[in-house]
Amino acid sequence: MRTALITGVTGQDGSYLAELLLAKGYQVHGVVRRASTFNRGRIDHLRADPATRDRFFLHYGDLGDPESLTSVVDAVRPQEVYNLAAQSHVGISFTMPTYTGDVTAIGTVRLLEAVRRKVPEARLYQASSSELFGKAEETPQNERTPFHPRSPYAVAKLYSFWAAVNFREAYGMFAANGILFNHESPRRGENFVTRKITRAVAEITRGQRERVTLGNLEARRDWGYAGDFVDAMWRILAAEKPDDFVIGTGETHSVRELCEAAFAEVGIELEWEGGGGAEVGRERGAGTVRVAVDPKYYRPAEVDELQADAAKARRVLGWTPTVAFPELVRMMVRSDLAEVKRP
Ligand code: NAP
Ligand code: G4F
Repeated sequence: MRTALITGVTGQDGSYLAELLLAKGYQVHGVVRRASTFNRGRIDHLRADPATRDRFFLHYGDLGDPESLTSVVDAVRPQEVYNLAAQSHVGISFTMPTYTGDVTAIGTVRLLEAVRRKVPEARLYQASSSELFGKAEETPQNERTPFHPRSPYAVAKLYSFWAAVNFREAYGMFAANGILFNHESPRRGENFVTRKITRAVAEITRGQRERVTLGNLEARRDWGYAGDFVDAMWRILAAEKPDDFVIGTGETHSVRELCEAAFAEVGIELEWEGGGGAEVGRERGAGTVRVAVDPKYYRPAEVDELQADAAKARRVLGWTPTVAFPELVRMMVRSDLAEVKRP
């Protein structure tokens, strides 16, 4: 039985990855932070299911605390380590740049060091991000596209990217980066733009609110399905040699198109009116404002357009996405509709 350790197991990706590895017969250990309220809703089913609960273990630890990381790595002695933990919100990283750097950059080195000291033969996956491309010099972006980070989050992820490469080159460790483009799901945090919109669409449909207020409607992202992307993580660690891979669908859409697609799922067609911070999206026919813009959601520096060229992952790992944008939006709206009950 292979043994894997996942940091960030309570997050969107951590929960899907734990499911995938358990389904493959792994013993899975997750690192969880102490919180005053339980935040394990995404993994509770794995702890309850008789098919998985005897192979799924949680350990307290924190990327800010090197001793806890060293202890858990030493106790578990994993063959595979997936470093998914991070302060992962780009917008919030502008408000908390120092904290973001400590967790999302230095935290990675704390974990790399723990693995180097205790289980140097383990394979380590580092959750890198398409945010590294930032003000991208070319579209689509691949492994040779230069990096130009545009936020404290992206700067921290850049540090972690190179830390993983450095441990590979300096110590011969199997440390590999997945440069993942945006990936979403019904388990996405509610303050990322996809889920913010799909949740609002459900609440509007159920008569619980009137509109959603957003920031930049023009930003374009390559949005894929998280379930597909955790499969890429596993393939990256199963590869013959440690390497870095771009993972994304190859399709790009704007936040505006995302709004249109999500509202269309509940039969609402949007008509745009005005511009900039005064723009609104009205429901055709009724005239009710369903989308408003508030500049407070604008970021001090924006990433305008991301689109993946994942040819290397296709060629070397045999990875291809299975869920396209319309299906992803439908899945998320339907899930939120099922969760949001009529008052
Ligand atoms: P997420 O839902 O925000 O989950 C982040 C996880 O990190 C949570 O389990 C969180 O624990 C944990 N965490 C945060 N700070 C920690 C700390 N100091 N010590 C230990 N654990 C900590 O993120 P995600 O969407 O699953 O993304 C997973 C990783 O991939 C992140 O590193 C993210 O930056 C990166 N990434 C994500 C995407 C994407 O589109 N989703 C794309 C590229 C890269 P709590 O539950 O206790 O908060
Ligand atoms: O959903 P977002 O917050 O995701 P963002 O910034 O692209 O970051 C996500 O993907 C990265 C991979 O590229 C990950 F590394 C990172 O951890 C995270 O998972 O914002 C997407 C776009 C941005 O351009 C933002 O300015 O949507 C725009 N946006 C417009 N209105 C908004 C809003 N974003 C949020 N969160 N909230 C809004 O109201």
